[in-house]
Amino acid sequence: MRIPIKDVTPSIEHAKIFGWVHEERDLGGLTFLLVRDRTGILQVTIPKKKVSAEVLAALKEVTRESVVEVEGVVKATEKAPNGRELVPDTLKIISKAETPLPLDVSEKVPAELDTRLDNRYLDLRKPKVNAIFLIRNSVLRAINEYLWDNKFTQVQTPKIVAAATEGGTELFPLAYFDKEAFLNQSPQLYKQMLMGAGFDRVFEIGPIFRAEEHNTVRHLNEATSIDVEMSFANEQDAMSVLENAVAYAYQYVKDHCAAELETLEIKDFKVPSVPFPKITYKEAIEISTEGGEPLAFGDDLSSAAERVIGEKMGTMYFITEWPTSTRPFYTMPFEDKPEVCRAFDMMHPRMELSSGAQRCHIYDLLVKQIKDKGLNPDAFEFYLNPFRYGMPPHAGWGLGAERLVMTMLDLQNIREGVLFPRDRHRVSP
Ligand code: AMO
Repeated sequence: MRIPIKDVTPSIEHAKIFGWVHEERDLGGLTFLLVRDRTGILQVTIPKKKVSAEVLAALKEVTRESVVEVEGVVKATEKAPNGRELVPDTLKIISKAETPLPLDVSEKVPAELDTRLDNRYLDLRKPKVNAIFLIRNSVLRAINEYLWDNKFTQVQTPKIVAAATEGGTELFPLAYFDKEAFLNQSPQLYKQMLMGAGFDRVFEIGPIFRAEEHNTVRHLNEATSIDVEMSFANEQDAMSVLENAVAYAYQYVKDHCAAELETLEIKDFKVPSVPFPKITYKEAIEISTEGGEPLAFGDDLSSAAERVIGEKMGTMYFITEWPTSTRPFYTMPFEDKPEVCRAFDMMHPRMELSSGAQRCHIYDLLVKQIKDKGLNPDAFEFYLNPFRYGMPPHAGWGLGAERLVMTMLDLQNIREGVLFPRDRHRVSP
């Protein structure tokens, strides 16, 4: 029976393992094969004079990254990683890797990110790269768990759509029979319609598509959005769910991913404490201006401004009370000061992770806001109808899964947290 490599300990006498040849070290009379599976690396020690002719023949043939089956005797030894080695009775090459390899999996020869992404299947074999995705898996599981536990219903909304949500310029058009269609840039309109459909609390974790022209370390053309919408709620309620979900994900990773954090050499993994501090947009632009990045009311925050404010805050925080002019039509303005609205951004000191708001649930005001943005309400009829027949007040947010993982693990480029990233220049692999 196959034994995962991490379970091969001196307490078992005999083991059969399957894995990839991570490294081969030939010392003349003695050869070490380091064999790797998803659970770890094991030293296979081959004293050439003491093993069978079949083992020697396989050893002669084997190349790095070949898949092998090794069966033999487990021995305790101080000299090998984790204090054990396997001396083979049999060594079989299951699938031989060609040479030379397009990429060094043992991480001794560093490669440019582009080369790594071109050969992603090999890159993903690296323990450090693999650890990112095990942690990403735990982050999404934790958020699922948190939202389920708090009575949110998980939904799937269409990705082929007829209308823009976040402003008309960043859509990928699609050939959809004889109709105009696009890839959805956000589940925004659908999650709101589900509030009108009586779902009360929904969440969705799914792809969003944005035809952003710029190539940055924090933008993708296909990203994963964690979307929440809740009824009979305002922006304060939405922020509370958001900060608690994020803190829960951090705690989950701390509790369940110690080995992966060690692989990534992250020693001081801190769970952010809730509640996150809140500053208004006005305060944010003051901090930015004082810090040498001057901003006026109505400006979007540049990434340089985000950095200045983030440095001052030093933790996760919210920016609230945004100028109404800077936010999409679906945002609820304050009644007594309509120039600002009930929108928020949740920020990591490095960058924005999430946007949200209390939504406008008042039909006439919503139609007006659509027109004010220069859009045609007729194009939004399917979305607007639920607002005519009983729409609860509601609020929600969208949280970028890749940015959450990127900042949690201090990755330099958002692409490192995506299996097969899509950007301005990359649609393959
Ligand atoms: P927004 O457009 O701010 O809001 O997106 C929400 C979050 O999604 C992530 N994100 C991206 N991540 C990587 N690459 C991209 N191109 C990209 N675009 C967005 C970010 C961002 O903070 N409908 C609203 C949400 C809402 O109000 O519920 C929306 O889409 O982390």
